[in-house]
Amino acid sequence: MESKKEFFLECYKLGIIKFGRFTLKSGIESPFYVDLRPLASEPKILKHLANYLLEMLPLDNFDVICGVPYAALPMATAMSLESYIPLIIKRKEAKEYGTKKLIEGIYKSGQNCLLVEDVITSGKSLVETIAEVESEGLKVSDIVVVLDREQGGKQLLQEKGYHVHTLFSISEVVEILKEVDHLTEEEVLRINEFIAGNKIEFKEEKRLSYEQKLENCEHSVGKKILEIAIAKQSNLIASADVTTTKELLEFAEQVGPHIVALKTHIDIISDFDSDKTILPLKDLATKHNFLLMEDRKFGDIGNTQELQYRGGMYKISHWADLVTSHVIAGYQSIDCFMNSGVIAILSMSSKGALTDQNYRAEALKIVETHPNIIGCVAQNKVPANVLLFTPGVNISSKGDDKGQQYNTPEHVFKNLHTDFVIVGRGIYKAENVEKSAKLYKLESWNAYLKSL
Ligand code: S5P
Repeated sequence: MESKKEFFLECYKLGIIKFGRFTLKSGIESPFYVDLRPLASEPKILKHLANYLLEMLPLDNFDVICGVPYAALPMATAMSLESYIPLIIKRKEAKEYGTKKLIEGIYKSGQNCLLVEDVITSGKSLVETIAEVESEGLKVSDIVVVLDREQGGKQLLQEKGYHVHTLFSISEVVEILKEVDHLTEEEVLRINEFIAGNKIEFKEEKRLSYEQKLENCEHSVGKKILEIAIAKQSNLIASADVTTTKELLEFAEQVGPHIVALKTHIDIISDFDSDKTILPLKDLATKHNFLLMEDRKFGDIGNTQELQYRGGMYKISHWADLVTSHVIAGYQSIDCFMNSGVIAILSMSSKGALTDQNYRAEALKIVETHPNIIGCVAQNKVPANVLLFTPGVNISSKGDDKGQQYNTPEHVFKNLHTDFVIVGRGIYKAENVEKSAKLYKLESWNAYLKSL
């Protein structure tokens, strides 16, 4: 292969760096613009590039190789072909349907994954990609980058303990271009000044703690659930999907000390009786300091919902601290829930749910503005000021045969910044219900602490 300098000049001919005045996404004016995508259009150059990158790396360390989408995908593919290290593909967004997989290809949890990136600036896309790759159980120790814009990203990742290997840095290529008279002294000076003065500090989005959320929370029931979480060091909601009063009360007694709320589907209780079911349940809620959350998932016009909420045989408004409701009927349909905090359903955990991005964005507007709503049920990240409740949590199962899909507590706290997990079968189907509640409480609390 030619020298690194000659190789760079070959690449440069493809127009990968332009000099002038460019306004970047951040609004800053930059004297250069980098786009390495043309490299993939020259197979010989791409192949050489792959080999230059591979030469810098301790190749025995890696089980799989993955490019940061999209620009680095051909680079990672070429490196895989040259080294026989198997390739995996990370999606930019998890599929909304089907397998919901974030990473495609064959890999096992615990394997070490080499990450490939075309250009590193602030390090933001790498930090996000690393989190996603690690959430699939893979380990990341090394990152290889074609060009470092020298704006802080490399240092950030090194401080986090990753080995960052870069083939070229912007000051190095500016030096090469000066040597071959592509840039004047003056231009070089201007570029170097820009580099020196433009470290882009990338602030990682931090989740808020329960204490911080409590300060911002206006609804009394929202406050209450946060206070209980802090007092009991628990963020666990147990879903009591049992069908008799006896089972319900026994379950509440066993899990009560470990939960912030007990979630009911009161209409599946076959022997429901206001005195025999609700009164003792309320006593247990007081005794063990948890809230009652009726998972009614209202979804009608306001007038009908009001009748369903206040009347019928269940009289939900008399006893439920929290109710779940769709917001499909619009903002005003939520006005009727005056006695309970509302948890709005933004997206559902089951395969093929129709709660797509568009729906969620519209629903979120209602969540953020309706005074009766304290938070939402979702499988996605929501703004930090909204309380997020996530069902579809199970430590030992990936799903059921009716479309339910599960994530682990670790996954939802780390990736979604969830506030409360909702666990049904993981607890009520366990051989030892209380032991299982304790386990979910501990795992979820630790996952929360880790996500801070
Ligand atoms: O999207 C959702 C919303 C809810 S509230 N997915 C869900 O599974 N739920 C509820 O959470 C569901 O109705 C059930 O009561 C519980 C999950 O139970 P599991 O046995 O699958 O953990």
